[in-house]
Amino acid sequence: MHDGATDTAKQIDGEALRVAMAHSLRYAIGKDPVTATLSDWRLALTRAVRDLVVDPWFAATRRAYAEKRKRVYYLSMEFLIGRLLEDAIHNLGLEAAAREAVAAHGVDYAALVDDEPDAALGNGGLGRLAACFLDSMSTVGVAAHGYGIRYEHGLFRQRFDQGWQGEEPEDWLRQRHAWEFERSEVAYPIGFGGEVSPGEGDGALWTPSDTVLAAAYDTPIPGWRGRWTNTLRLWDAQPVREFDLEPFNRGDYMAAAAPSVFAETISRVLYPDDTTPQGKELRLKQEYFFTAASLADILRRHRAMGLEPRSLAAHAAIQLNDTHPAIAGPELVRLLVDDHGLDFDEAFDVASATLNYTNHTLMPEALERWSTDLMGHALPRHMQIIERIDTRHARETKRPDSVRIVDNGEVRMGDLAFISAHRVNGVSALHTDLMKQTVFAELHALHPEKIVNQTNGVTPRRWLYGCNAGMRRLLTETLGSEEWAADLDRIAALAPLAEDAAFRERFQAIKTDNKRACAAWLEREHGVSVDPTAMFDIQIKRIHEYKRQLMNALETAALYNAIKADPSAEFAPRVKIFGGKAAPGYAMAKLIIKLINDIAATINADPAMKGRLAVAYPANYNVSMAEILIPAADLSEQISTAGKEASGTGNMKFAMNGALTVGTLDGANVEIRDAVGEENIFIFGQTAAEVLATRANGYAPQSFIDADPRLAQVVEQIEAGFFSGGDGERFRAVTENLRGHDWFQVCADFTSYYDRQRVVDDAWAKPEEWTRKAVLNAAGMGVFSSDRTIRGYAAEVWGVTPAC
Ligand code: 7GP
Repeated sequence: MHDGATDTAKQIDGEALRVAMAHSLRYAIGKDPVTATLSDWRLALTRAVRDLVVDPWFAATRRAYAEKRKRVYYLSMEFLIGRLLEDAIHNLGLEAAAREAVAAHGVDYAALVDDEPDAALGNGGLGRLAACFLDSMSTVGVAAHGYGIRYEHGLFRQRFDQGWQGEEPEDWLRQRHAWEFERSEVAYPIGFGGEVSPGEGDGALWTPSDTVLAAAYDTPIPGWRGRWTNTLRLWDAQPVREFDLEPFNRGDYMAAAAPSVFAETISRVLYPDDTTPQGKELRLKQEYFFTAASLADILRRHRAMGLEPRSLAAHAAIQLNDTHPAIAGPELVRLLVDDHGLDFDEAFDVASATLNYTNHTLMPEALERWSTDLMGHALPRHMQIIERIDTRHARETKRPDSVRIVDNGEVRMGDLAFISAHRVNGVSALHTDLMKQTVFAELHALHPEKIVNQTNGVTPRRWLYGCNAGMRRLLTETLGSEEWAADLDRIAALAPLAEDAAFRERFQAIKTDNKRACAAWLEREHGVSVDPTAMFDIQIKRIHEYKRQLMNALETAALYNAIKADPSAEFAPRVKIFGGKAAPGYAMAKLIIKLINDIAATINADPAMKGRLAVAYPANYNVSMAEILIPAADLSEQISTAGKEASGTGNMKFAMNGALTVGTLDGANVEIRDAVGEENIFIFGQTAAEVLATRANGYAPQSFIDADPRLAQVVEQIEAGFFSGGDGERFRAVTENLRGHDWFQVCADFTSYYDRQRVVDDAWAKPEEWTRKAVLNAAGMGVFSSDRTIRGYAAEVWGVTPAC
């Protein structure tokens, strides 16, 4: 491992960066210091920093060519990257210089950093994982390209109207995106629809009815200290022709613009659903659009190196982030057969040696399926190839009736991805086991070597070094250099210090500072005032029934009742913080948001709760908000129904920043427990196997409500409109579901959860002991660096050797 000696990032001092900023402001932004706005200054600094990324970027590219490195292509519909400026500054070791340069121009550094819009080109876990992977691939030196869509509008902005979620379009591109390089020379025509006629051999001639251009925009992704830099290439959909001249000359401007409207629609907006796929034609077109453009680019690069298409797998590994790019299998076969003259079997062998597939959820409703009509209409040639892949697989496995990709008039994208892939992976040990036992049981039996586990991780650069300056300083001082940020295993050296009272005191002081800063932000930006000495108990993630924000809300209400009933009882003072968006069409999730906000309003308005319990739900949770909340957390809520959360990554970020976890044995919580020790985590509730048994035995949630008066009281209060100004109807769908079906077994786990929270209260009453556990949590997190995850993929999935 390095200790700084071989860094390729050019070191530059504050004065040089000040001059570079002034130069960018004038010549790249076209502004004068007198009229420059905060955004102009931010753009000027961004340009100056970007300039420093270019040389290491070129150096990495040259090295990848010179060493004939096998390349990794990460295809993802989502990259939830958030802000980039501070991240680049940290990775390049430029913070002191940047602060000095910005101050010399009379600009406030924090305000400047805060001015950058969040690039929210993703929904949640899967998209944020892709962003952590980009950072890690650059840090460990995997020659990689991320490929995705340059959405004009990322994930919607959430607002609350009387506690109900409202959605507004997000427009991160309204201001110029100063990181990217437009590559107008790199553009591929992407076809849709049309006709297919037979060609030579296995080939065919596809004549699409519509064509759009995929135009490339590149963002460099510098790794730690610029030792390696990769590229995120995002595709923008553009018309082949800007407009039709004939209708324009007639004065029919709408008709004249039609081609550009069709084309631009494709990259206009990110679909806001995470785990429920939309069977919409536009979504299929988005998937095909970016996959086809990426494969065309990959083959072009391969050919440009003088290599034959049939040798692709030796030089490239393509990772499909969930099934969204699963059309890559048929598309690669199509390119190899129709354009490069391979026969079908050979082409399929190349494709299935090159592609790999990561699954991110077991929920059956989340697995993409496309009707054969829609697929046949939008992508007629691909439909033929899919049928052929299906037939070949059935023949080769001699199981014509068991697994079929095309089934019941639908194309099953999970099965297509599995069959087209060299390796298939789950994202935590439990999830991978369940994949083998459930969704892919039959395919796993046929191909027992395909499924491997790669437990998720998170980048410690953003999620510790970047977001927690206090911890950064403490770790650097304790561990002797900043290299822990690129070698998180070093953090294990904190473990013995958990026994050192002076160290604990410093560790705790940082948490307190972060909580104060968070409280000030909540007050300033969201108008909620909270007590920074209370326990910050935080659940932030997409709103989903399986994640059980509802159970947390019910426990909050039950705690409120308990405090009211016995004001002298000793409960830990708590601030419950929720954050997260619901898919706009997910009615139950939106109702749960309203319920949380109603409960919050009731509790916060009750003077008896002062200093004891408060609830905050800041609107529009995003990456930047997570960077404020996570370092301030005492307790991390990871309470999904066991067997439902594939991994979770927020769980890792919290523990890294010294929060304790209350959680079920689900996803990566299991591995977190193993890493931090059972006595340092609050596990409760049923296991995945118990959840299944409960259901199999005819789960009756009402019996659990009857058995726990605390739960019964809260459900009755909701039904009586206690939290909603007497409106007993508002949450009928919630309470009927709780009493009747309760698919995610909130009632079955409530008692165990409530009781465990009281054990958390007891632990909070012993601050030294709490901090000891918090230190041990941070110390155990080395394995959850996404650098470890990427090294795992490199060795076990991609067959590449990292350069750093
Ligand atoms: C998420 C999983 O829900 C989460 O448990 C996991 O940590 C994350 O992926 C990264 O692996 N899934 C999604 O975000 C998602 O959209 C549907 O899944 C395809």
